[in-house]
Amino acid sequence: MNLRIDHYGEIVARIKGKKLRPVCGDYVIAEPILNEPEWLIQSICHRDNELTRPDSRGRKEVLAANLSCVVVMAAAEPKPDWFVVDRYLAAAEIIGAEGIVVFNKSDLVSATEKAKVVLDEYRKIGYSVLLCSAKNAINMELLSAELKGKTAIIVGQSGVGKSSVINNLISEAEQRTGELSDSSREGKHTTANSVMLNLPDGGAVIDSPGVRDYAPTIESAQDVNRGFREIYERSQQCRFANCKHLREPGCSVKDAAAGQEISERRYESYKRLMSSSQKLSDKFG
Ligand SMILES: Nc1nc2c(ncn2[C@@H]2O[C@H](COP(=O)(O)OP(=O)(O)OP(=O)(O)O)[C@@H](O)[C@H]2O)c(=O)[nH]1
Ligand SMILES: [Mg+2]
Ligand SMILES: [Zn+2]
Repeated sequence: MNLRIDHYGEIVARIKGKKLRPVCGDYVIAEPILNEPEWLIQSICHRDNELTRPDSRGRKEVLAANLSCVVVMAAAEPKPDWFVVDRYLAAAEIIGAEGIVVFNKSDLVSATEKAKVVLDEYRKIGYSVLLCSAKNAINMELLSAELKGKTAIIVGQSGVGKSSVINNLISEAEQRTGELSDSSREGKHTTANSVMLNLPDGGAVIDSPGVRDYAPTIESAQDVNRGFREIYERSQQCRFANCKHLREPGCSVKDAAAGQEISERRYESYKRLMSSSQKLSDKFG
């Protein structure tokens, strides 16, 4: 029998067994427990995709599942780490979710001006880029329209304002936010667990804990190649079909980066990620 009852209200549920690890975005099979208010999660349904990152011990941790959109947030402060942005965008490409770049704290004008060169690079290769300020409620309705109907996760460095933006998008949301450290101007890892909240116009958004250094588990050279859309596109013109765009002759990607048709900064990110994926595959064969 193939029974499927979709439950749209909120329930409190326990998880059956220790091995079952549902994450935000999962669909689960759950049953009410006789004479108890709680439900029991029996199993997790097939995941269309999952966004993963290594935990503190280097093991793969699933952040969320069944995503249609990954919002990669940077901000005027802490100082943007664009390599983090590139890695999340690559992860989004690989899992088949739409990547969007959101730059928060646009009220801090001079740092925002400085970031515009890089933000334009993302625009040029077809990403939606949105500047906003959770503090001054600037462009929140634009972001809201962008996320409508989607299952989105907001990711990015600690302290960029992920939780502040979510509190702004959803009036009932009460996500805790935290000041940056006075000395380093880094975030203090305020959000500890991912939380999924419904958006007022349909769809849902997941608040996630910020990271100091995110290294998605991109294990194969092919995946790294696919993760950078402008490089992937250009690779059709390389002499060798399996060109890794490192030292191969006739590499069109390398030429494009030298001629500034492809951003050199993005190409550097690509090479860094390629070399770490090669180390991974050397290690695990
Ligand atoms: N100036 C300015 N400050 C902001 C803005 N949005 C958030 N902040 C501040 O930035 C700090 C960090 O915000 P959070 O929302 O906690 O950041 P987060 O990304 O959720 O951080 P983690 O949970 O640690 O990953 C807080 O002090 C916020 O008040 C903004 O648009 N402008
Ligand atoms: Mg937070
Ligand atoms: Zn090449």
